[in-house]
Amino acid sequence: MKIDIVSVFPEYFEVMNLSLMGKAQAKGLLEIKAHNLRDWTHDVHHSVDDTPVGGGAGMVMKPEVWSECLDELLGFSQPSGSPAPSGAPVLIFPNPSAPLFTQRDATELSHADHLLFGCGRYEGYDARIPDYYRAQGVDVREYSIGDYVLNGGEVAVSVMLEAITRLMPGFMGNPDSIVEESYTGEGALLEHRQYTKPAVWRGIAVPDVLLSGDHGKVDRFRRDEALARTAEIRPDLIAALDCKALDKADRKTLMALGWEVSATHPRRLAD
Ligand code: 6GU
Repeated sequence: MKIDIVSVFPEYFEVMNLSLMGKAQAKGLLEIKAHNLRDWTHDVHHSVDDTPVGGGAGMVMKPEVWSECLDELLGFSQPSGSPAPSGAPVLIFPNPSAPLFTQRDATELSHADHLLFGCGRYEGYDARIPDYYRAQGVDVREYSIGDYVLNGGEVAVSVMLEAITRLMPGFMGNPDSIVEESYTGEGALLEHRQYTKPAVWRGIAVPDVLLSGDHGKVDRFRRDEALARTAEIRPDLIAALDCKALDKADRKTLMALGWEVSATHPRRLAD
């Protein structure tokens, strides 16, 4: 997978040379290139932002600099306006006011050949930039990574990239570790808790059933724990489950936790 990132702080992405991401690049599985947006400016100050039209605090990133940069990286001929060449990258803008980036998005994007990330700074980027490239036929996405505000898109891009690239075939040493994770698949639940040896540490024992060697019992214990933790921490994920996909033991567990499971989706009974 080829990944281009545009930022006014391209050095930020040097961390991509570390850890599993670095190994994936060394293996040729990933090719990450960070570009400096200021390389596409023409003025002596290399300015990339301007005051917001309509007034307000902060600065907004100018469309002209971005378009020169993106036309080039998208392979658009100059002057732009040509349709997206086939095989054009998916263009992704981090934006705190956009829909949430989820595991589903990460999975979908892990199959792409080429991603192009545009990191905004200041109060954001001119809204016409994503509109324009969408109109040119480019697959443009805008995502937020959570309900909090960051200074710029760089951190958000590194979060999205890690979530996406670890799902690429050949990236992980043990692909099974992906299958059982939280947020994967339709019936997404938070993962059960994990323990390693020793069986008793500082007077705290691991749950007996995990030492029983009975795989059926272990699976059930973990599933019940996942259901209970999810009901407590993320009841929205329980409410999104399909009741038809729940087995008898799942229903019993959820009912004991105060959920009604006879409709399409579970519903929490009033306390
Ligand atoms: Cl994608 N960008 C910024 N600046 N802040 C954020 C975010 C993105 N997602 C959550 N907060």
